[in-house]
Amino acid sequence: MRTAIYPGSFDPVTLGHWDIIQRAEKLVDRLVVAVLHNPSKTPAFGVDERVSMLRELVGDRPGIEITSFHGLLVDFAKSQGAQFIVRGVRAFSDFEYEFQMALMNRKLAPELETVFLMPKEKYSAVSSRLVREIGTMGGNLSELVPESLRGRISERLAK
Ligand code: COD
Repeated sequence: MRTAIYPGSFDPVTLGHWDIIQRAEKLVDRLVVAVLHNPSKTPAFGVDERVSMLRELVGDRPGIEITSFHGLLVDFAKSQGAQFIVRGVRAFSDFEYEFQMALMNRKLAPELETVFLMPKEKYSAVSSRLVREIGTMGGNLSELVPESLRGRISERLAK
């Protein structure tokens, strides 16, 4: 079974993440979307909230699982029997960080392959950081987050 992990902060999930999830879903039998639980950081949305939003978005698609993980990504990927790590690249600016991470993960676990996917062009400027900034100031999130989650994300950020 071909299994891929799509790891991230998803703080919160955006239309860019959703684009990558749908592309990755077509490539493997099982896609595990994994939210990093990092107790040393204070995210805008708690880990349970981020998992729950992703679950709501994905619904009952049979090939996709949503979960959270602690610790090293490669350890989690191995525990899931994954062969691939999926990452999204929006622009050249993502490249250095993603390249560094992919090479480090390869050092740690040479059997895991990182696969990079590009979103639709219109999502290449979308980021969770911008969603948080615009949402906190009461701005319109319609081009940035999935419609089904827009109300929930806007309300939480505007608090
Ligand atoms: N279009 C396409 N892709 C996008 C978009 C968009 N609009 N927005 C984000 N993405 C991509 C990002 O480029 C990334 O590939 C992925 O979606 C997730 O993005 P984020 O921002 O939600 O998540 P990150 O980048 O903060 O996630 C970092 C990890 C949690 C994966 C990383 O910190 C990690 O693996 N931590 C575990 C500890 C570990 O193993 N460390 C060693 C790593 S070498």
